[in-house]
Amino acid sequence: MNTAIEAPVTLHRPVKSAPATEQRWPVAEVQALLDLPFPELMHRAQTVHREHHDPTQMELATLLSIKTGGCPEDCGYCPQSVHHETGVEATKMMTPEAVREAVLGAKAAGASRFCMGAAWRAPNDRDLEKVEELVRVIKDEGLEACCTLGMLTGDQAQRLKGAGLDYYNHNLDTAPELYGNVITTRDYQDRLDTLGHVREAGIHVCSGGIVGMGESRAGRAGLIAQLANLAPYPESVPINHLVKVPGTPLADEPDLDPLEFVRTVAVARITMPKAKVRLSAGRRQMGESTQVLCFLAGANSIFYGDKLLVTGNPDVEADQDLLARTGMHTTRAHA
Ligand code: SAM
Ligand code: DTB
Ligand code: SF4
Repeated sequence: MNTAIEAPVTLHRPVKSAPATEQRWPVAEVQALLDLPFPELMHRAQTVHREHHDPTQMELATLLSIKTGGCPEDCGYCPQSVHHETGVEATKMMTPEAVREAVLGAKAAGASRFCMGAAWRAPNDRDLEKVEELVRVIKDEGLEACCTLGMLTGDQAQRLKGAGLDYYNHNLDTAPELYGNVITTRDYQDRLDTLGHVREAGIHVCSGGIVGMGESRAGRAGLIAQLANLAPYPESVPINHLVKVPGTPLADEPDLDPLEFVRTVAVARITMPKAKVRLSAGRRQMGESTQVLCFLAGANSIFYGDKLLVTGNPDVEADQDLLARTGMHTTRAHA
């Protein structure tokens, strides 16, 4: 296992974590789960999954980049950062008409959740007003609405709640001690603060991370423990496999053993039993067998549609075929 981002880092601000006695999942216990023999781990994950979910049920969430590229942040994995030469061009925000068309397409294809992403460090108040209108478009069509717009203030979170937003996605991305190796333009505590504002506004929290950025098992344990110890833990947990985009600092990261990815999904399921665990970025690269192992490990949601934000996702037809061959059923939109 490579240790490219294992060097100790100094965070800009100390991360406020709960006292050890309050932590449901000490990092060592999470690591012990990751270290289990694979059949034991899968059995435990499947047992927990079946206690809380129908194992044949799969949520389909469609992503749309409503404002692409030109982002001032320096996230080492991200093709949309101005700090990396990736050829992604910055666009203006999409119009409500164009977003409605995409929502109708997603609904017709069978998605029940629609997530809008914007390449911002944080929205300004004018941006937010426009996003509120876009949230109403999604709700008009009867889909669950999710956004990922960067950092939010408490007031902004309240406004999104008022517009009908169901979920806000903001990922912790990695373990606190590795964070500074991947992103320097904001810190871990900023992320926790945004999640706090989302929670206080009464919006469901969607937060996960990226696997395959050169971290060790201890790094993955640190990420999962942070998520699982949020009180309460997120309702929705996207587990992304790094998509290596040429021009980003992580483009040449060595491949991760696919079983390490499956293990991470299984441990997310065990430690956050009621959450939707979403098999997120990287499905196209990992192939069907690894995806099916992730379903067996407790993943019960996927991003569905030919594109993620700027990189590719499996075609809708390929996903329909995979779901049919595995006998999985999907959650339908309400209207
Ligand atoms: N700008 C907002 C933010 O960072 O919160 C929202 C969009 S950002 C692209 C959302 C998430 O996408 C990131 O937190 C990261 O987890 C994921 N992501 C971005 N690039 C990725 C990549 N190359 N591979 C895997 N996940 C990626
Ligand atoms: C999440 O956890 N993954 C999605 C969504 N939330 C916004 C984004 C994945 C991005 C993959 C690279 C790209 O297409 O930009
Ligand atoms: Fe910007 Fe989000 Fe990409 Fe970071 S992950 S560079 S904040 S779009």
